[in-house]
Amino acid sequence: MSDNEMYMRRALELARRAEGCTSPNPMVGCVIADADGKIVGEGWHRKAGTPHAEVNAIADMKAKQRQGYTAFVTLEPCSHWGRTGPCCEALIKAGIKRVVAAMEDPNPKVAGNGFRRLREAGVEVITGVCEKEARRLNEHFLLWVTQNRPFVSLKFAETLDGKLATTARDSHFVTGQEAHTYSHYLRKIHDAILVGIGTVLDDDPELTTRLVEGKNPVRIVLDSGARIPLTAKVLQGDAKTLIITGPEADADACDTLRRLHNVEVVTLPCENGKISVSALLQSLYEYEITSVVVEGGSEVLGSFLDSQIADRVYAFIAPKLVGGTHALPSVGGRGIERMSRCATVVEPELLTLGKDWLITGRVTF
Ligand code: AOF
Ligand code: ZN
Repeated sequence: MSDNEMYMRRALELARRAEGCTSPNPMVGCVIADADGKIVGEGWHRKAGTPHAEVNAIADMKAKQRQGYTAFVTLEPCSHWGRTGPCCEALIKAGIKRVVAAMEDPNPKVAGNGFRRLREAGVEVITGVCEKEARRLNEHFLLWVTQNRPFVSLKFAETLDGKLATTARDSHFVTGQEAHTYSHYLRKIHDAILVGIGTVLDDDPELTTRLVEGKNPVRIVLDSGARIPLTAKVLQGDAKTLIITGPEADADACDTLRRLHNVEVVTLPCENGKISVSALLQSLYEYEITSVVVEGGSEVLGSFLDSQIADRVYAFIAPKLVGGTHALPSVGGRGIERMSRCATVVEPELLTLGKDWLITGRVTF
């Protein structure tokens, strides 16, 4: 491992400390080393609206002679005035002579301007160190800022033969505790969690983050007919809930929902009786939701796949076989006819969680 990589790994580690806390901003870490290679300052971005990683690392510097320092940053230092001032200027002012970055910031407000400004000021700039790791770290932000829609993760827990439930629709305890805990970690790292009304009626989930420490995601229920009972657990508690209804939904039912604490009703167009996935994502973008984990059920997961909108899959697989032609498959919907047109999962990662497995990877169409 080169020295640059070693410092960058530390910066990535610092960035990750704010996992689940920075949205709609990226996670960013910064390490400042002196001419002898000694780390003299460390910082990371904690929350949108608060100082950026570089500013925190500069504030952490003990020595004040400030000569010949190198800053290792997981993202191109910003050059714009946003909620905070430009990090480039702060680095230049602090006497940083070399900036090593993991990647360019694709935010159109930055997009190479940060590097340009640093070079103009005589700062040496190197980029692309640990780029793959930095891209993986901020995959939600990077997709949101370039494609103007939230990053979509499909999550399901299935048996080894691909079933979500038995023929009697029993879907309880497919996977064990470790997988369950990991699914709460997914709630922490996504801005929103989405289910269909069928899941609410069948399971009455709360959809909050309880098994790990972290924020609650915004809860989204696709409920084209506004059928959700007022006693549903997703309508209780402090977490915000968006109920997505269709144009045909009963107006009185929508008004009643609107009056509930922390509940908003959004009406979107339907296609063949189902909420349009593209209209949904457009609306979530307007809410500054950078990522959403789709938790089911089978038909909702299928409608995302049929719409060719999925960026990552989290498949929790239990070493169980239930069989049954009519047992629910983990992903329903229309499906496809030719194998050659399937979605593929690339850069797969395999984790063992207790007796179960998690396979995750990026989805490409
Ligand atoms: C950095 N260091 O630690 C972060 C950066 O609204 P603002 O002022 O916080 O700016 C947010 C944008 O700045 C964000 O969209 C991203 O492009 C960049 N984030 N940049 O140099 C940081 N968090
Ligand atoms: Zn900045």
